[in-house]
Amino acid sequence: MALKVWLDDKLVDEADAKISAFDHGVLYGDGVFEGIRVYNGRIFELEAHIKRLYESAKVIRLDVPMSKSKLISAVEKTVEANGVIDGYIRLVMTRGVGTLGLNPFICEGGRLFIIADNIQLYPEELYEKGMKVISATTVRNHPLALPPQVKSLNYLNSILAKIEALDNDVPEAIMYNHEGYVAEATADNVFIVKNGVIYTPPVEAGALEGITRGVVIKLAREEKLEVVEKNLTRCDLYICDEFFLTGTAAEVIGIVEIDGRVIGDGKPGPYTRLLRKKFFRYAHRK
Ligand code: PXG
Repeated sequence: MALKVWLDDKLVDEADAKISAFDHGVLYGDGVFEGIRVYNGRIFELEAHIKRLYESAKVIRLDVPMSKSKLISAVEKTVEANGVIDGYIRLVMTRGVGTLGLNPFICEGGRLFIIADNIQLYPEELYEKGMKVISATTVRNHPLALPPQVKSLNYLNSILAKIEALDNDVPEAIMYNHEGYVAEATADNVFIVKNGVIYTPPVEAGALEGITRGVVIKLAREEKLEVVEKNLTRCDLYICDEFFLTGTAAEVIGIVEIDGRVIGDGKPGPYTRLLRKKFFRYAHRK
């Protein structure tokens, strides 16, 4: 069935959801986006995603053409029009049509589109057995060059690392910052467990402040587990007891091998399994 896509101020048929080749989102990756899940008909952490979109847009001097409440209602209408109960929303704002030059201020203004569809997930087996990753040689964007808080339409830094992962027959790569500390995976945040304490890199290390990361930290603390934000080295990953990633698409997924080093006993550990279960319950709550 053809989808209905929200374009600027209304729902249109998928075939009519088009933007110009002169849109600076296409020409320069000048724009911002959010990826959001729908579980049991509930849009997951919608307000947090909308807040992050507005913040991304503010940093790049892009005016969101509607209020937060109107935008929330547009997302809800798109989900409803497509009958999405468990799925995925992609909310995108581009700079709009401009000239063949960088100047963003002569663009016609931001364009907004919202897609609500099904999502391609990792197979269930990968959650049970855990995933292998590699360390990327591609260094994460310097946080003072491209602030990680901006979820921009230019993902080439992540894509270069993803290519390294796929060339090595693993689905994900861990990215390190310019100082060699762990930043994040290509589209997920990093967590490890060592001696009963959960560690995750601070966002200043060059990580996006993931919505899933925030929820998992909250759920862990509710369980009275200690969570510490701390710079992590490659070696910390090699010798940890447990390792997992969090993100909108992956949720909580255990990592069982990195660069040929097996983590723990080679299976997702008890903290990872507990947090995945708690996350599932939270996402599917009535
Ligand atoms: N780091 C980066 C660079 C990301 O792009 C995350 C961390 C996790 O953040 P959230 O808020 O999702 O917990 C992301 C999220 C996709 C896709 O289609 C990617 C993301 C989100 C949704 C879909 O690959 N990135």
